[in-house]
Amino acid sequence: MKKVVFITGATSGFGRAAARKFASEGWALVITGRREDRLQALQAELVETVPVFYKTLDVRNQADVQQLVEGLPDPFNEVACLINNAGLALSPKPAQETELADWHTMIDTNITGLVNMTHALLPSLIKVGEGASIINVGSIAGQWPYPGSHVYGASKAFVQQFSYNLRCDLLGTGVRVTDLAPGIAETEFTLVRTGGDQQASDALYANTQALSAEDIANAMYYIATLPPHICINHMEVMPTRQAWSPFAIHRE
Ligand code: NDP
Ligand code: 8X3
Repeated sequence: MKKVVFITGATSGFGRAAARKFASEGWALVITGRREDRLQALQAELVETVPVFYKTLDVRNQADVQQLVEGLPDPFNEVACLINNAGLALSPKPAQETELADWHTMIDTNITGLVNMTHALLPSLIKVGEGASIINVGSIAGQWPYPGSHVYGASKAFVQQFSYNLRCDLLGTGVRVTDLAPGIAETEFTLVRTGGDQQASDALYANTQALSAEDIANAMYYIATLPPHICINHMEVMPTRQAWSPFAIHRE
C-alpha cells in the first residue's frame, strides 16, 4: 500500500515542491491550501503518477481542519507523514511600525494553524506508529533574531519548542517529530512578506544563491524516509552564502 503524506500549503514554494518529490517516490498525497486553482493544477499534474486528494483549507479554521481530517476517504485516511508547512511572514518593518492585525495573522497561521493540524492528525499518525513523522517547518528565524522578524521569528520559536515537547509525549508511539528550520529560500515567501512587492522580492534573491524549494523538499523526503529508529529533532539548513552578522551597536 502506498504511504500517505498530508501537506499544508501545497499551492506554492516548499509545499508544492514536496508534493512533487513525494509523488515521484510513489507516496499518495493529500494536498491543501487556500488557492483552489493551484491545488487543481497540481492534482492534474500528479494524479497520473499517484493517488492525489486535494481540498481547499485555511489551517486557521479549526472546524474545517477537523472536518477534513475526519472525512478523509480511503486510502488517504492513514496518514504516515504530516508536513506542517503552511505559514507566512508579514510586515518586515520594525515592530513599532507594523499593524497588530499582521501579528495576529502570523500567530493564527504559524502557531494556531500548525497546532490545529497536529491535534487533528495525531490519532492517524499514532495508528501508523513506527516510521510515521511530523515535519514542522520552522525557520532559522526561530533561533536567530534579526530586525523585522518580531512576531514571525517568535512564532517559529514556538514551532521548535512544540516539536521538542511533542517528542516527549510521543515517546513509545513510534511517531517522529522534526523541526525543519530553513534559511533564505526563493519562493513566494518574500512576495507575501512585502505585500506583493515583486521588486523587493527579486532584490532579496539577486546576485546570491538562496535555497530552492526543491532543496527543502528533498530534506523533507530524507527526514520522512529515514529508518524508523532514527529521528532528526532539528534540522537547520542554510545556503552556503548565508551566515550570521556581528551584534548591532547603537552609538550616539
Ligand atoms: P510560499 O509563500 O511560497 O508558500 C506558503 C504556503 O503557505 C502557500 O502554499 C500558502 O497557500 C500557504 N498558506 C499561507 N497561509 C495559509 C493558511 N492560512 N492556510 C493554509 N495555507 C496557508 O512560502 P514558502 O514555501 O517559503 O513557505 C513555506 C513555509 O516555510 C512557511 O511556514 C515559511 O514560514 C517557512 N519558511 C520559509 C523560508 C523562506 O525563506 N522561503 C525560510 C524558512 C521558513 P495559500 O496562500 O494558497 O493558502
Ligand atoms: C525566513 C528565513 O532567512 O528570511 O523564515 O529569515 S529568513
